[in-house]
Amino acid sequence: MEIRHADVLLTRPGRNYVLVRLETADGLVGWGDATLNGREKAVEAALDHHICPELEGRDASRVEDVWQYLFRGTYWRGGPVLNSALSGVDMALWDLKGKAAGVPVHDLLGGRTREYATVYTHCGAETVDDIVDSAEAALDRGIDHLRVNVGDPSGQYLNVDRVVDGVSEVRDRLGPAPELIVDVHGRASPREARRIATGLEPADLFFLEDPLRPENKDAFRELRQATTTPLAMGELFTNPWEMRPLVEERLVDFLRVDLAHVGGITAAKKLATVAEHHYVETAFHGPPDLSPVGQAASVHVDRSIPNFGVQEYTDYTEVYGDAVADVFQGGATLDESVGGLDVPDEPGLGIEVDRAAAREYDYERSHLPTVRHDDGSVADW
Ligand code: KDG
Ligand code: MG
Repeated sequence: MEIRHADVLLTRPGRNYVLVRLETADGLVGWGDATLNGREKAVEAALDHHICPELEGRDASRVEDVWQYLFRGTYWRGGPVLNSALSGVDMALWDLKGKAAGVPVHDLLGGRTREYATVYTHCGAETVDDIVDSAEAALDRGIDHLRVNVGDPSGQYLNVDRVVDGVSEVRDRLGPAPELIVDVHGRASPREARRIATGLEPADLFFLEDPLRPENKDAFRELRQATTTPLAMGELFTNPWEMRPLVEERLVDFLRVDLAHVGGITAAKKLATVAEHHYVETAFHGPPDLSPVGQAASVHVDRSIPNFGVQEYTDYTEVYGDAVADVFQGGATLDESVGGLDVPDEPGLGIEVDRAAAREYDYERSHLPTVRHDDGSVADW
């Protein structure tokens, strides 16, 4: 299965996506997601100049070997740009492997462990009334895991009392049944994170996400000891080894890596296995800046592991209208009767990209909002 062409495609059907396309000498095409929100051109350049030319002529069936070559064999490893590029290549290789074998990727990963991947959706808003309205709409669609950020996403900077009071009120109004999630986005200091986590113990969260920034994972030890609120982290990991202390010491309950940044299907499957040994569950990142190819790849892994927790869900049609469906055909679909995602039983990832349609949606420069504290100093987005 020789790789004849390797290219990168940048398209914006509502939002910028970086896609890797591998074509084999016998005409099979594999797709992968290498999107890095706000830094898409950097990944495109890494693929275009450095990685794609080195893939041509390689054996596409040697997924692990290509992964090791791109991670270790090129000396510079990890980081958001190189690891997103590697992630896209890895997904495209698994897509090809499935297509060559005539089986869906989850079959190659060990086969189905569940019938669907339970999802959570975003119900964040500025006011509790709006959060409750959005939560009720989600519950009507069969989704009972709800992210209920108060002031989400770019409203007032973190205000501990507002988060604790607002989420507690949401819990009172929704009752005990729905699972509630809060994403702090690494905005809290250890002192603030402690107040949020302990203040929300009565609200019985499913998890508190990214309570602290990722640079110093040791800080999680202190938070872990201070609270019974379950903790989650991982969307910023761009080197699979970053999760070690969190998982090995069980400092988190959920590993939230993003398949387009952490090293694709190969890395996610291995990390899930290590997490399994420490009773840590998965909650893979699935925001709108992960393309439908990345979403499908995530669901293939979700479907093949024993320690799946929940899958973050983006409904692309709801967010971007028909544009995304113009470019991507197939992929994961929500079964509203169970609030879970499934992927088609097609060979490979079960999603195709219409290149002609993709080229109609031109890249536009964009990046995450800049957030500053009241005194003007830089804050975490
Ligand atoms: O690119 C950044 C987004 O992916 C991030 O803001 C989304 O935190 C996020 C989440 O949990 O979906
Ligand atoms: Mg998050």
